[in-house]
Amino acid sequence: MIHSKSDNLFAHPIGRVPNFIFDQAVVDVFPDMISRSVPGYETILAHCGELASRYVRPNSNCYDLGCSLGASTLAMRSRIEDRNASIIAVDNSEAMLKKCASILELAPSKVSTKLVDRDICETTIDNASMVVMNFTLQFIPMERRAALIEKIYAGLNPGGCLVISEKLRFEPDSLDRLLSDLHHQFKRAQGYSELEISQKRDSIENVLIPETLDKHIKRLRACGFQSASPWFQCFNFCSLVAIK
Ligand code: GEK
Repeated sequence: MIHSKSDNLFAHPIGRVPNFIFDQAVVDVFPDMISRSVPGYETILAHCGELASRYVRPNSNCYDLGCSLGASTLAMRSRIEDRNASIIAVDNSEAMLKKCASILELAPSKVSTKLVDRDICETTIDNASMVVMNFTLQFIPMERRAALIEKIYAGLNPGGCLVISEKLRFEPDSLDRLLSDLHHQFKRAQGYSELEISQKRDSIENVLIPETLDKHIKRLRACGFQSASPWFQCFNFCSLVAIK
C-alpha cells in the first residue's frame, strides 16, 4: 500500500469543472484518491499478485498498462521473484511515471522492471504471459478499444492471462442508477462530501466512458480469448480475467 496526501481536489466549489487529467495535483493524492473511490481496489491488486504467481512463466514478459504509481506492478512483482520474468509498466502521464520510478526504487526487486512513457495503444506487446490493465481501458477512446485488445491477444503466449478492471455501465438505466448510487454511498462512507462527489462526477463524465459487462466479454471472445469472466465485482466496479 502506497501512502499519499489526502484527496481534497474537489472539496471547494470550482465553478466550471474542467475535464479530469492525470497531472501533478492528481499524482500527489493518487493512492488516497483511488483507494477511497474504487471499492475493492486493494482486493483486486492482491489478486493480481495471486494471478501473476499462477500465470507468469519463466523468461516471459508481464505488462502493466496504465500503471500510474505502479501498484499493480508491485503486487505482481512480489509474487514472481522466483522466475526470470520481466515487467513492462506503461503510462502516458509523465508526472505519474516520475513518481512511479521513485516508488519502485524504494522496493528493490530481482524482477527486471522497465517504465515506458507511451500511449498504451502504441505499445508493443510481445512474449507476454500476463497483461494487467487495471482501470485504464475506460479512458481509451471507444473506437481504439477493440484494436488494443486484439494487440494484447496477439502479444500473449498461449495460456497467457489478461486482467481488465473497469467501472461498468448497466442496463436498464434504473439498474445503472442503483449501482452508481451504491458507489456514491461508498464514497460518502469514505469521507467524500456531496460537493466532492458531484464535482468529481462532472470532471470524469466525458473522460471515463464505461461499457457494459456484456460488451467487454463479447469483445474479448471476438478477439479469440478462450475464456473470459468477471472474477470480482463490487457495485459498478469489476475485474475480468481472460485466458488465451
Ligand atoms: C493502478 N492501474 O493503480 N496510454 C497510457 N496510459 C494511459 C492512457 C493511455 N492512452 N490513458 C490513460 N492512461 C493503476 C490505476 S489509473 C485509473 C490506473 C484511475 C493512464 C493514466 O495516466 C493513469 O495513470 C491510468 O491510465 C489510469 O492499479 O485513475 O481511475
